[in-house]
Amino acid sequence: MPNYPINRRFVLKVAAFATLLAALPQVVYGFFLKRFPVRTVENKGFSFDSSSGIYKDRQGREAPFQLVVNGLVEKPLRLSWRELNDLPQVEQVNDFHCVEGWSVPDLKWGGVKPGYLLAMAGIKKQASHVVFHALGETRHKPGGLKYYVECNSIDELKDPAKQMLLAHSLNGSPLPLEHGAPLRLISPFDLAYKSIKFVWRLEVTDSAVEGWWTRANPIYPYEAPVPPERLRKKS
Ligand SMILES: Nc1nc2c(c(=O)[nH]1)N[C@H]1C(S)=C(S)[C@@H](COP(=O)(O)O)O[C@H]1N2
Ligand SMILES: [Mo]
Repeated sequence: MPNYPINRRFVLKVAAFATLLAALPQVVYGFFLKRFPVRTVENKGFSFDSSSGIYKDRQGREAPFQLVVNGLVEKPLRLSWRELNDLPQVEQVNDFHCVEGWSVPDLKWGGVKPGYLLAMAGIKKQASHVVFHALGETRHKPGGLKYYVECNSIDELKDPAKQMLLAHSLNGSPLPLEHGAPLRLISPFDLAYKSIKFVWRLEVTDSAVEGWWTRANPIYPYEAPVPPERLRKKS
C-alpha cells in the first residue's frame, strides 16, 4: 500500500483545514470584539443574565430586570425581559464613534425602537425629552450624580433617519455586559457618550437634562453629532 501514508496525510490535512474553517467565525468574532474597546465609568460587580433576565447588583442581590418608562406619560410601563423581547424587533448596522478618537465600523445591533415604547406609554402634551437612566454606580460622581444618565429630544428619538435603537443584541448574540447589557441606547449619529449603556429607565420630561459624561467632562457638549468627516459615505 505505497499510497497509504500520503492518503493519510491528506486526510489529516483536510481534517485540520476543516477544523480551522469551522473555528473561523469565532476567531473572526474574537478578533473583531478585541477591536471594539470598552469604555465604562461604573464600578464593576453587577451582572445580567440574558437567558433568565435576572439582574444582580454589586451586593449580590438578584431581581428580574424590568424596563421602566415613566415621567410625563399617560400610561407608565414596566416591561419584563420577556415582554421586551416580544415587542417588534429591529436590526441595523451602524458605525460607532467615540469622542476620544476611535471608531468601530459595521456593528449589527438588534433591539426595540425607543419611539415604539414612547407610543406605547403615550407621551403627555408638554413632554419634550427623555432622560435615560443606567444601572450601576459610577466611580466618579460629578455634582453628586452617582449613575450614568443621558438625554435626547423626543423628536430625535422618533425620527427614523436618526436610527435610534434600544439594543440588546450585538452581531447576532446577546449584548455583552461590558457593552451595556441589559439594554443600551444606540444613537449612531452622535458621539458614543450619548449611547448610554445599562439602561433600565426612560423618564419622559419637559426639558433637557445634562448627561453624566458632559457633567464629568465639561469640555464636551450636550449636543454631540459625529463630525461629518468621521461619517463614512455609504454607497
Ligand atoms: N452607562 C454607561 N454608558 C456609557 C459609558 C459608560 O461608561 N457608562 N461610556 C460612554 C462612552 S464615552 C463610550 S465611548 C461608549 C463606550 O461603549 P463600549 O464600552 O460599548 O465601547 O459608551 C458610552 N455609554
Ligand atoms: Mo467615549
